[in-house]
Amino acid sequence: MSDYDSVSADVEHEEEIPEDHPRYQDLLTRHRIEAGVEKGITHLQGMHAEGRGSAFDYLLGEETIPSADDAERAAAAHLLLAEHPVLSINGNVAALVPGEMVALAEAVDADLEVNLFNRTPERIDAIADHLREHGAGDVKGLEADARIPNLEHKRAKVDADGIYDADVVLVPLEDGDRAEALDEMGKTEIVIDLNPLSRSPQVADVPIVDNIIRAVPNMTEHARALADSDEAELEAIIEDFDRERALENAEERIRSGDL
Ligand code: PTJ
Repeated sequence: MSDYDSVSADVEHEEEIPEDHPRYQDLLTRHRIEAGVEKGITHLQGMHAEGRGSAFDYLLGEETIPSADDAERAAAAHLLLAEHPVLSINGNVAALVPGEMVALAEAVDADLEVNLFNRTPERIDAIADHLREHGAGDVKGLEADARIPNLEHKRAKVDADGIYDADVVLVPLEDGDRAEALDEMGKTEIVIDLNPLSRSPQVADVPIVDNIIRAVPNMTEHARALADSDEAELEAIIEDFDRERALENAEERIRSGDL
């Protein structure tokens, strides 16, 4: 057995995963999801979701393809132009990119809102605490005093001054029903999802087919680079972005990628 073969099973801290391991990013992701489940942040179903994502990432070549980079730039432009941008956080997002979501929220002046598919008060509190440990100030989603229309009970709960009021929402790793319901509310929806055929990216104004681990820091970099752009420049970036082409390019890469 090589040193690499022995890495995955018993890692207690992510620092123990060697950065030169050929599957480093995948091992890191798996470890973070597992740690998230142990901390009460991530739902067990989050492991299934991660497994699906990981398979698509493998087929994409585990890199940000050019059309995903374009989508991340367009998403940054939308968030910068928004009146009230909100970044939605579920159990997988909190486990994988807590500090990175806080940094993006700061770069585009957005609210962070915990919004769960499998909602319990314990998980909401654990995720809000986890985000605060990673530098978040105000975390929304605890009040849940409004509802997304046309969606069954708990999954519909949002803050009236958060997602309900937002004009632009980032919903990473989202379930299709809720992505559709948010779309029906007329919000500009940015979705991060490694499966281009999933309903969430299919309904998104900006579908980002990329691993959230790469996508969020890249969006923050774009947002910082665009911070001094005027409205016309940001609008031109949005206008140039073609959502259909982005979805087609991702599917094409998955079907014909050179592995
Ligand atoms: O924390 P909760 O209770 O809100 O539950 C969160 C999950 C993710 C369990 C829930 O929203 C769910 O069941 O989602 P789905 O329907 O499994 O969809 C998740 C999507 O995210 C799938 O299409 C995956 O391919 C994709 N995905 C998984 N991991 C990643 C990813 N996309 C980008 N980056 C990833 N790391």
